[in-house]
Amino acid sequence: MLKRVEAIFEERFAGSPTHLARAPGRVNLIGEHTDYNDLPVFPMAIQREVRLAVRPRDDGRVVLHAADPTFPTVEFELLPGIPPDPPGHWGNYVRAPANQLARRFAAWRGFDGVLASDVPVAAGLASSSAIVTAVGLALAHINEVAVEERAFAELLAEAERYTGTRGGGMDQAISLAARQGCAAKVSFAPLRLVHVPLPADWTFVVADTGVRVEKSGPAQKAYNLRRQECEEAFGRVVEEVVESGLTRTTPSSYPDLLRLLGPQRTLDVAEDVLGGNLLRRFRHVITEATRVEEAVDRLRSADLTGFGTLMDASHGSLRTDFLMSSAELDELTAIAREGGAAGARLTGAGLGGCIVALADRQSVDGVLETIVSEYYEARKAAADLDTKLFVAAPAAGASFQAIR
Ligand code: NG1
Repeated sequence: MLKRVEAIFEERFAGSPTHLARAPGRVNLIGEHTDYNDLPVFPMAIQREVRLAVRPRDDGRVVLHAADPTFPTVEFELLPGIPPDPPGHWGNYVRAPANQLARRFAAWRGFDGVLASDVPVAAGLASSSAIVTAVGLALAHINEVAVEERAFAELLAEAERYTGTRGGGMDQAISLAARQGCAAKVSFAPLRLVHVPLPADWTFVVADTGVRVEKSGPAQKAYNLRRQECEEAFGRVVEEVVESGLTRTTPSSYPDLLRLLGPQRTLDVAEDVLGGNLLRRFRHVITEATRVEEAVDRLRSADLTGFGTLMDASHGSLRTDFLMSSAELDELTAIAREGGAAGARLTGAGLGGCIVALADRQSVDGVLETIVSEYYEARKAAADLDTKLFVAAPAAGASFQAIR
């Protein structure tokens, strides 16, 4: 991919790029829709990544070609308050970090660049955050903005909200700070990563339903609505906790509430004061946070069956309580389990995109074969299989380096 990016650069701009930024996509193993509630997640960075070859300019222009010609060239002036491209345009993921760095650090120096990515787009593998991270890293280096890694991950998460999705901070944190061979438990407010090596015998299979989840339009609306529902549910539960004198201090966040009451009492209060959708959303968030803690322990003790059971429970909760699954995600997870996976769940925001399934080395071929025959071949969608179905390799976080 690097050679291709360099060749395109030389064709488009006179001369060669000087630096390369790379930022990986990720697969979230467990902990969905918890990050924006400041509750932990457990993702790992994967071998699919964004590569961005750049050469700094002496002015404030950013000129970025995509290696994939279906994505139009992005061009703008690096100033605070960069006007957005139309909703859904990939250029917004380039403008997002640029806008943030211009506002916060008066970054003024742009670049000529070429970007290539093999992270499946709109598939729940954080392709957008990989772009935000690579561009943010390149601009920070070019403008000599030195920010500590965790603060920079938080800055990038804030930056991406420029696109209109009120996202959490999981994707930028793992893309920036992952360690090779490890998954990371990521906690928020303050951001913290605990790297946990993957047992040698474990494999995580990623399979794409083929249903795109464009984070503009309906998927963005559904996502932002979930976030709003979680905030509303939290507010009502806290009101009740305070009124009935259950705690001496007013819980200020989901983690605070869980610390003060514990999951069971928190759910008991919710059952009393919430109903319908708000109760379901709240129940998903609390039970998912508990599953993340348990999953980290299961991984540490190499308990594959236990981890798989938690993945299945996570999927069930996303389906029935959070209503973010889909017929294809349900079908594909069921096929993975039938093929011998210890557990399977949707990964990312849901409504389409990918599933992740856990298998040991002996069972993984069976899982892959069953998915190929029962999902892809059954749909006559078995072309380009390696872009849709792969074993995730736990990759290192983003980097920026001189090319020669
Ligand atoms: P995806 O759908 O993979 O982009 C989104 C959010 C995450 C997190 C998950 C759900 C962004 C950039 N990413 O991920 O922060 O909330 O959904 O767990 O908004």
